[in-house]
Amino acid sequence: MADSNFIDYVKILCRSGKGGAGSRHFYRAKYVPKGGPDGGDGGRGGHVILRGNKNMWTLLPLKYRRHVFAGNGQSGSGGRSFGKDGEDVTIEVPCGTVVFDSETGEYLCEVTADGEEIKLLRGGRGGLGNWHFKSATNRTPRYAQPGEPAIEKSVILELKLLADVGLVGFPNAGKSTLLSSVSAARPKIADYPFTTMEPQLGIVSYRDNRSFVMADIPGIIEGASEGKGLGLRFLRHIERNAVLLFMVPADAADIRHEYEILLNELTRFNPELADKHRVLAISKSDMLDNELIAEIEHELPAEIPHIFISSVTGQGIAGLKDILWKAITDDSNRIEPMTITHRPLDGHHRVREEDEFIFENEPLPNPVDDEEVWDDEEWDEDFEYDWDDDTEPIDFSK
Ligand SMILES: Nc1nc2c(ncn2[C@@H]2O[C@H](COP(=O)(O)OP(=O)(O)OP(=O)(O)O)[C@@H](O)[C@H]2O)c(=O)[nH]1
Ligand SMILES: [Mg+2]
Repeated sequence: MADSNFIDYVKILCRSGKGGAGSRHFYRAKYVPKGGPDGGDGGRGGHVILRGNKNMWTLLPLKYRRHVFAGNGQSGSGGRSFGKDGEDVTIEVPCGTVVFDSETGEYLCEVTADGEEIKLLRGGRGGLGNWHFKSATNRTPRYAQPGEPAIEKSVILELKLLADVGLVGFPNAGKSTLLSSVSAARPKIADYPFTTMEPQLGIVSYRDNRSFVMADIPGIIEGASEGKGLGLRFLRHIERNAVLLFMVPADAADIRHEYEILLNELTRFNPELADKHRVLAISKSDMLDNELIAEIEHELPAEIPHIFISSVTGQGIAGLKDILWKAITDDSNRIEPMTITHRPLDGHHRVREEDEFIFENEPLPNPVDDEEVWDDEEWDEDFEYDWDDDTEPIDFSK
């Protein structure tokens, strides 16, 4: 996958900014003997925010940006001056990005809509300055709050493509050929299994200026849900599709059996996939005559709609689009793609190379400046504030 532009899995280290410390400053000026505490509050640390961007279709930019650190809040200072807030960092991600905790594999959140913002890590709050703590009994609070610490988390971002229709089939079923015949996408097509190594999207135009998105996904084989073939890596892209188009070639020995194997792999990967609208297309039907079609018809599973198609002759393609459109716009199917449960990541099933990304242009971590925590410059340890001393200030102008 190293040469590929399509990246659907990245692991990054994120850190929010720590809050700035409150200041322990006391007001001191000529003729003002009891200036009192006036240390300001520290600034808030920066958040780490995820924002959906519909113009992105891969996590590639993050492959080269493995560390995402927000700015630290600055300390408060005298004169009740607030410290400056740390800078937020916004990570732009494609719609359909799901975030997992990389240590536990636990699902954290997902970004599905364009412009949707999710606060992944909250910046630490700034500490309160000492003027908040003055009271009748303690007029010289030599205490100010430190800022809240930063939160650091290593997360895995996974992209689950948001397509209306996902193509499901064994290798060589003619999935890429179909996508290239109904859309402007130009996937590689060849007469050997696993020609398609990464998912590809195409926009299919339909009548009256309507269109829908179709995703060509690498071929699935028996055992894919356990990691055989390329299956598992890409099965997740099927989770977000509204409709699944199963493709079984006309020359398959047992079309019904192949369909059942595919369905079984999907449901073993995520049982909720069984609830999705399904359509069965018998591809390469140009190889069949009417007699054979009639014969095959009997053997087909009755529970889902089917259609005989040929991407080469165009047979059944218009009818297929009608069926797909009907399924996509079916109200009972509307909310489905958004409400899928994301199962936690399972470390055993991960492909090792996925973690071995190239480290390039890695930004240096923010310097964590502990000196800033206490406002030492303003604070004179030896100086005793004597509030009961009533002596008049010396007038130097005389
Ligand atoms: N006769 C005929 N051949 C087809 C048709 N569609 C695809 N083929 C052939 O089937 C072979 C495989 O097609 P692909 O589109 O690459 O199959 P795929 O499902 O994308 O395969 P993978 O990417 O390996 O999973 C190619 O040699 C195509 O020319 C069709 O409608 N009729
Ligand atoms: Mg293909």
